[in-house]
Amino acid sequence: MSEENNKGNYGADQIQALEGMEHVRMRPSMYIGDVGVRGLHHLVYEVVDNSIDEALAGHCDKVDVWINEDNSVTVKDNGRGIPVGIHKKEGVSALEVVMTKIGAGGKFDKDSYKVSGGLHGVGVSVVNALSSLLKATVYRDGKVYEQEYQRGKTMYPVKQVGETDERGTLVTFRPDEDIFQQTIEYNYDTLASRLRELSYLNKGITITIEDRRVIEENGDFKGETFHSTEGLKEFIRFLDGSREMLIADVISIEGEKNDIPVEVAMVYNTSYSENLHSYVNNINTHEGGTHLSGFRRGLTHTLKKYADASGMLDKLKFDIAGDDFREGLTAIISVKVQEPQFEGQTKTKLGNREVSSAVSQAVSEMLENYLEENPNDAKTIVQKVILAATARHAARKAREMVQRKTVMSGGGLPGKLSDCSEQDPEKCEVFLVEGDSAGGTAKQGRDRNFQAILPLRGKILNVEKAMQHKVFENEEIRNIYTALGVTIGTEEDSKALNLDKLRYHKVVIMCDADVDGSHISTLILTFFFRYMKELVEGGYVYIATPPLYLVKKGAKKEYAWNDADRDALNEKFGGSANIQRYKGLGEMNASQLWDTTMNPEFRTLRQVAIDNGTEADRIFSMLMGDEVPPRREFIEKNAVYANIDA
Ligand code: 0RA
Repeated sequence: MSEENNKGNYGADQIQALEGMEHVRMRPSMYIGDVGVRGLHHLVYEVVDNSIDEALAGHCDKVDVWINEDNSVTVKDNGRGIPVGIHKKEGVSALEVVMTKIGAGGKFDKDSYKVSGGLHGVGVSVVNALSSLLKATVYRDGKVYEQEYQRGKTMYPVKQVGETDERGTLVTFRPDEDIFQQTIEYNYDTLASRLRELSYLNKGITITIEDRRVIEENGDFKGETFHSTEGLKEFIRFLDGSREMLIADVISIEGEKNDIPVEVAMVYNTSYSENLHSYVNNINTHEGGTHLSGFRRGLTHTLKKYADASGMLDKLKFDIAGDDFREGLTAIISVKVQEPQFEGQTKTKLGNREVSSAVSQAVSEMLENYLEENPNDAKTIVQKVILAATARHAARKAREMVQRKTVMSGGGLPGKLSDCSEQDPEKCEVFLVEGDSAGGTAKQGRDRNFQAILPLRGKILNVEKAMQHKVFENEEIRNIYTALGVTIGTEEDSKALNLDKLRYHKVVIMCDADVDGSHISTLILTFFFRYMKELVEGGYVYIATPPLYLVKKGAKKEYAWNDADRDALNEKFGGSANIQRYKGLGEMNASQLWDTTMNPEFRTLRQVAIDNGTEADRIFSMLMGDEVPPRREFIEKNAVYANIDA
């Protein structure tokens, strides 16, 4: 066929498709959120979601993901295979339509029960548009078909390349470096966490990951297999692995109300925190929404009714609030909604009204049965609730003290805070520094116009193990609230944070680059994660990165942030340089600290983001909780400083 003929065949639909793909490349963030690390990983989720959909429709039970050596990613499933026949309306193969038409997805298959979908079901064509190369291979009807695309543009019509007795779809794509300018390097742990999560949310599917960039000692590629038979119940056990359960086993609820599939699993543990995770169509709804409020309502109503009837509340002198029913509760709520309405700042809040009553009813009915059938657990739960209510009354006094101090502001700033002169919060930064001596250096080294210093005394309270009122009574923590100018909400929603009067738009944790320092950073992060989540989600929290080494030779002098850089500098200086290892911030003088860690022109600040809220919860509870073995294992696996201090 001649070129002209090709062009002649180019119908209005194809031209529209092309424009769609170009729009994705022009405005990628509109489709995948951002073009940083998050967006990069999003591409994988988008492709995987298509396979999960095929599995939810009952046609597939295996999804394999591998990260290739060149950072391309392959996703393979054993589903029906994307159809390759000519699509009547579009005039090209259905495969090509799926791959090049924005918003086509699997919609032309009316029977498909499409409920999953990344952010949010934008379709694999978006991935195609943002890939320098994508290859789709379809195993279907005994044949193998193939088609390739460059930056979303079809390279050739679908062709048959062989025969097979397998079925399925295989997609390999390489993210386009022109789009993902920051990096195209995939993080194994990020992908593995999401795939593990998906396997719990969709029980019965086997999902594997293989990192072909890394060969293990036994000669195999690094990898894992995820498969869950009990779904959310197992997910809870995994999440709460380092917490101590209060009841015999995880309570699980599964059913359908008004055509909305509802799955809930929950357990009470000995901690004081509430950990609710909610999902809609496999998407983590960080901001909650109607499914979560339905769960809360169902839980409170049912437990209250049971507690009242039990007579256990008769001697209680104060009433029980909604919060009290959720202290030490870990729960996951997962619903599948045909046409979800997402609202909120990050579009992760479910708006559909009808879902609230569906979840509330499902939870009420099934929990009521559970309590009747398990009186011992029921009693334990009610006792826990009473304890929580009692502590809440103590907490209120402590909280009112924080509140009063914060509200009175003006002269009310903590004495230890060395404030900056600038008044515009957007320009202001505050450094939380461990210890008074490092605090002193930071105070001398800073630019006092816009940088404030708040020294913290040694190790701050481990909020993971403390009751709420202890947290609010803690002086260091009270100083953080007052210095930041944030206030905590009313009793009903006792931890909601008000950021309207936030005094600094950069809150920087600056600790030593050693084991102790990272422990302190983790304690502070735990506090932020549990009590000031909105601050983290708003992107206000940063971690400073002080250098590890000073490499000196004669008049030449440079800093190194890791061993490789240190060795490279040594080589650059001609070898046998003098190497000073900074054990702590205190070993640097004020100008060194400014040059390397505080000066906006040269420093590297790491912004703290919650990438996977459910996984973050698990890690914090493990790192800061009671059980030592899982913590040790994690630290051994992830320790960056270990060999330095050994
Ligand atoms: C629409 C129709 C059919 C299959 C699919 C979509 C499909 C899409 C993807 C994406 C990744 N893996 C997939 N597997 C299947 C087939 C309809 C039929 O055969 O009747």
